[in-house]
Amino acid sequence: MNFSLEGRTYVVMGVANKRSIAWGIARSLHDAGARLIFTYANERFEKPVRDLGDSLEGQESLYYECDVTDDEAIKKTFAEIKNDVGTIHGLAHCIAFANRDELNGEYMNVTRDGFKLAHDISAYSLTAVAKEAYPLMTEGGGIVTLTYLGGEKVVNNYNVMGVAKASLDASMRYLANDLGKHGIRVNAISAGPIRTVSAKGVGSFNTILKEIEERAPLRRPVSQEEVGDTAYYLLSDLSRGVTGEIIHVDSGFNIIG
Ligand code: KAL
Repeated sequence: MNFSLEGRTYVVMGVANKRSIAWGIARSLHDAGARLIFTYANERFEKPVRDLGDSLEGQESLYYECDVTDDEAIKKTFAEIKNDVGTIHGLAHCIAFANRDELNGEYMNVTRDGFKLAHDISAYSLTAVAKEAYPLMTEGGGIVTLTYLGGEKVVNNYNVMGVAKASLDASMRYLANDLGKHGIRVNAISAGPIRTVSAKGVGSFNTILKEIEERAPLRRPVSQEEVGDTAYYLLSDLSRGVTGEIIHVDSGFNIIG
């Protein structure tokens, strides 16, 4: 069995900057020999994503704009990818959003619009993207998404994002069932807290990190690289019998009561 990703092409969605988990995933896939395609939400992210992608040695990355709230935009992106590269072997979905002012205080203060927005971008987008991406996975493939413990248990301030992650987790399982017959596996990584742009400006983030250092079995936070290597495992043939699974890359924190 060959676990190199040479000759394979993967789409990475959701790089914002060098701290992004998506960037950790891109580097692990690159190190394993994969060709990379990056998508970014709008022109604001184009330059940072291109600069990062172009810094990967020996990689001729491709870049596409893809606004996941727009079905036509998703269709267009994957039609362009099909036209430019043909077959892809997998995709990493690293996209989430909720209104900042609904990520603190009591969950029940969430508005109908805020609830819809968080679910649209953070949960529905996986299904919308999978639907357009799977026809390009003509040799089988893998889809990985990023989830968080706040979708399984109540985590203070995570609020509507927790509800959206629960929906994302369930979507991942239903997609795994739909796509298994095409040789496509769908899994999620539940990462421990990492200081990314998503965590920026969140008061409770330091408290959560401190709790990891004190109570998680490994007594330390996880890194983008560790999540990246698990994505490599899930997108390679190493995990060929695994689908519909959530793997916690969280120093073991989720097992502690
Ligand atoms: C309990 C934790 C502390 C943090 C609480 C909430 C975190 C929610 C994540 C959510 C995706 C963040 C946002 O949507 C931020 C957004 O309102 C403003 N930011 C932006 O618009 C920037 C510019 C763009 C690039 O960011 C996004 N996301 O679009 C959870 C911690 C411990 C773990 C985390 C951070 C989990 C997670 O889901 O990211």
